[in-house]
Amino acid sequence: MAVVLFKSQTDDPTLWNTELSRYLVHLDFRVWPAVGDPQEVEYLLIWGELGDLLETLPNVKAILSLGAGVDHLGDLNKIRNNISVIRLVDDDLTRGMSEYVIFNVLRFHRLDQLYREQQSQRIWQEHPPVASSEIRVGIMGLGILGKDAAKKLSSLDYNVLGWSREPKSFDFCSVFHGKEGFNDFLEQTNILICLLPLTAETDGILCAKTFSKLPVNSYLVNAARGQHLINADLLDALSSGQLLGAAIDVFPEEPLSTSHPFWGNTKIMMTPHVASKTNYKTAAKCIARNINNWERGGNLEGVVNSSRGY
Ligand code: NDP
Ligand code: OXD
Repeated sequence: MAVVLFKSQTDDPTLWNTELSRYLVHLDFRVWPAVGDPQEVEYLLIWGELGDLLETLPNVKAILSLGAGVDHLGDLNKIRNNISVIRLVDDDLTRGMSEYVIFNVLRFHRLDQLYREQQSQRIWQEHPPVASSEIRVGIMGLGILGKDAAKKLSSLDYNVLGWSREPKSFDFCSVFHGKEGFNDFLEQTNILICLLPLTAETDGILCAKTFSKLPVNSYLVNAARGQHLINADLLDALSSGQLLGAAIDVFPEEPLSTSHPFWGNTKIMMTPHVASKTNYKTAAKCIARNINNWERGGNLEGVVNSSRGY
């Protein structure tokens, strides 16, 4: 029997229960705040702040995030050491993110913003084509999502660079790592993609200093978290021409207030945190497989290192 407590303001518990029941044969699915006997709860499926929830649940073994990020949980260091924190790893989520990234790289590479502007003014004017191999796409974060996007962009002949915390080597992109590799990475990047987790080290990383290292007329895609970006620095970089355009999917406060200056800026392509949405059908299958594996003594996928924050 797996006793699962579900807590989310945005996900439908009925749909999740139905889907999880297909794969977890002995499932006792409870929806917060109807916890039942708190001693019995073993798994917490959650999107949102943990707050003091764990204090009332002494036997939780694992916290499973309903998304790839775990920053929504709050301070991971406050979680008891015997509880595993698991982020969502789901091929469907990964595919969705790569689509969003490729869509925006193509949009910038093929000068969509400029041609739309020309269309609005009825201007017939060609600009010289640039081969994808001449465009350097720099991906910050080469984890599950960044690696897939890098591989797919490379298959479209883009010149792909990646930046991670630890050194690594791939045949589909050149890799830079750590603080020491950051400037070299930025200096060679025309389209900067942020797919980092939000941690103390990455908070505010998309700032004036970072933009100043990019070649003039670069582009930015932020599909990670709104707190990575200093909004005022983006607006300055766009008005100075350091950046020509930006695709922004995530914001420090969601939904974004209607008075926010991003709405009216034609150089910013906004979407409401939909770069890749958790699909309860595929995600429930991944989460159930993880729980089943673990119950049989196997390894969990997507274990978070709480001290690193991702
Ligand atoms: P992973 O944990 O698999 O990968 C994180 C990557 O970031 C790793 O390559 C890691 O380096 C790198 N990294 C972390 N900290 C640093 C640092 N200080 N300096 C350099 N590199 C660093 O995460 P995912 O790929 O699964 O997801 C990334 C993020 O995407 C999520 O945390 C979430 O915030 C966001 N997201 C957004 C969605 C949306 O719809 N907008 C949907 C899903 C996710 P290393 O490999 O060396 O450890
Ligand atoms: C996630 C997200 O982290 O949707 O999965 O942002």
